[in-house]
Amino acid sequence: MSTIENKSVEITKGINGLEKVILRETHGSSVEVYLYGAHVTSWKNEQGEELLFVSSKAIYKPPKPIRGGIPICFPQFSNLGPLETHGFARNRVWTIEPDPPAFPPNVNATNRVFVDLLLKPTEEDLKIWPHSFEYRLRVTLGPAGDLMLTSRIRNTDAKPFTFTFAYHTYFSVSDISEVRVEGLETLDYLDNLKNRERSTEQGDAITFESEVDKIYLSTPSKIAILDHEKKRTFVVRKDGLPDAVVWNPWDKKAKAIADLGDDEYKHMLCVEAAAIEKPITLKPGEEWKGRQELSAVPSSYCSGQLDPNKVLQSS
Ligand code: TA6
Repeated sequence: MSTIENKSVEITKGINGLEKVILRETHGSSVEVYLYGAHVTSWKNEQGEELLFVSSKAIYKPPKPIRGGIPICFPQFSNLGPLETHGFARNRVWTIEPDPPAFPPNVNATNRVFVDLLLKPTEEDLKIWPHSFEYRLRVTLGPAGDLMLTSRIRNTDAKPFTFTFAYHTYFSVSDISEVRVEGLETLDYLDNLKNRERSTEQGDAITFESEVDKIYLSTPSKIAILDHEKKRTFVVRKDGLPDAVVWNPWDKKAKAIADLGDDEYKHMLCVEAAAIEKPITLKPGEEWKGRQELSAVPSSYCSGQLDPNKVLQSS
């Protein structure tokens, strides 16, 4: 954990007394992560504006996962296996790891604020998923307010295991009808609304006028989410995570989700860096790394215009 002395990392109690860690960057941006689920529930820019969506009906009480923010889907995405939906990592209590094994130098850069979290299976977990692992998550807030999540999952068992994975990020958007996603056009996807039938995306950017639940396959390492009304573009950069899920429940599904307000679907969009189509297999002793980096840039960044190509081409 970096720089506790100057209050850039604070461990405190959140809703219902659940422990959370607040990361603060000197220019004013911040991140909050609950140890329950290693769940990022807040990411604010230098102006203090919230960039993630969390439902006003979110339940901060185990075993219910928190609706919004960034749930971690591990070791199973959705219902693609025998476990509860999206696996169990999002509803276990993680611990803070003061001194994790070294990261490569580019990840462990100085003047970044970060916290390291650790999940190991309990005896009960081993009954439902009989594989020993160590899952290390570093949550980092960069100097420009970027939010990085780096997962390292190690097989500490005597036999191989296989998993699927997603950072189920809920972005806060002004109005879903005004949002478009760039970087996924012309790609193949599995449509969760049609028994995961495989199709190819046609046309330009992805826009939203009804329920969407698609797993885009072999996606580029950068995806942009353009919010016209907010004049804001989110950029998702990812590594080790070939797929990208795009989800909005729209009105009917939203009404059926108890911990989501009826109209809240208008203000959220999930774009999820994931490894789903080709599950990851780890042999004993092997480690997998999956990284997601989020930044939010004003549209003026692109000369006053929302020009996704410029966003996607920039480094
Ligand atoms: O990632 C999309 C998805 O798998 C959808 O099918 C949808 O149901 C959503 O996740 C939310 O799942 P949850 O278990 O959090 O209600």
